[in-house]
Amino acid sequence: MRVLHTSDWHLGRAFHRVSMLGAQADFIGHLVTTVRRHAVDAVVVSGDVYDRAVPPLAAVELFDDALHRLAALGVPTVMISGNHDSARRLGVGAGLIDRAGIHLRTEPSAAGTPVLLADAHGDVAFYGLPYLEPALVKDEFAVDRAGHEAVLGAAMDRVRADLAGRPPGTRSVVLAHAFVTGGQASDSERDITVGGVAAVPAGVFDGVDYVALGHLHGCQTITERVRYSGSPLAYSFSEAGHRKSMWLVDLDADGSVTAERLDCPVPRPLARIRGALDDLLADPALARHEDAWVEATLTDAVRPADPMARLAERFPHTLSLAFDPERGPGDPDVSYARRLVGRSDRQIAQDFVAHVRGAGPDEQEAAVLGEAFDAVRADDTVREAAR
Ligand SMILES: [Mn+2]
Repeated sequence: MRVLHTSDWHLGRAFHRVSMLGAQADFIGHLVTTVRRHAVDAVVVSGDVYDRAVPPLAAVELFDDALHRLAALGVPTVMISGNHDSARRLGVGAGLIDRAGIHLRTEPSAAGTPVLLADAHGDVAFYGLPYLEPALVKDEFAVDRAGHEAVLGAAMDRVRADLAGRPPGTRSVVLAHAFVTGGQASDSERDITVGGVAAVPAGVFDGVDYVALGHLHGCQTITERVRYSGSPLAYSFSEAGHRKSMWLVDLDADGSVTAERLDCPVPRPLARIRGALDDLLADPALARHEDAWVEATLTDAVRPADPMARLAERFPHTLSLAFDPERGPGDPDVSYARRLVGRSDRQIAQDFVAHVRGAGPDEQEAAVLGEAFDAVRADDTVREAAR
């Protein structure tokens, strides 16, 4: 059986100020094309369909479109909810779309009830474990300590118990949304640590043929049988080095696994550049990033004027700007409280300007600051008088 594994669509998520809906719609189109081109037998989506519990209408419409297109393909799909989804909202209508061959699993109590799909070699049992928030599901799984390992372990015990009752040779796939030990995180997953260790050892999944993971946004292989597809699009600059992909998994008659990595379309590359503004604007080696979404870190000792506007002339898709001035060796690093001792409000404000920009206010700016302080004082006088 040939399975296409994807996750973490995060429909409705923006990348900095850029809407990703167009890129997400393109990905859905790519998914449908891939299913056809590679004669996929089943699609699995391992959580974080949406970016948030109450997604924007356009994201809900895109999901609806994806469901229609998947159903029209006639290729069964199994999906679970992730930590970004509202399991209950996402689960509305699940019984109905089940009839169209799209099996949405959002109920922890159904962990041990598989979706059964068959090929020429017999049944493959797909167990959809939605994201399990330990504090919320510890009663369901009757565990004392509400940790990720405990609840996932208990859910997997149900999977193994169900599988043991099926005909010998029944193959199995588990969908889960979790942080598995050894996985590499990025900046766009929401932390799932709640008062303890978030990561679970891959061993909790022992006994099944393939584990289709979601949560981490980088495509990665934990073991041959335990993989993350990662998100189809980059959602943070920390993913600038990622290749966004899906796994095409062939499950043979004996349950052995071969996986091929299929790359997703890239709407626009990401680039992280760093240096003094004038250097970034002049360096010929940066020409290849002129069309990229750019995160720039300026190292100028003195903060330049209009840095965003100047950067945008060369890098029109600059989305993020940070300052990390290179300090001279003589720069003092005394505590803030000590630096304030004996300074007037006006001097402190001038020091602040010098601190954030690297150079204090010029005459005109000092005059503006002075006017501001005068205005505040005048305001205070009015308030005093009104008492
Ligand atoms: Mn995610």
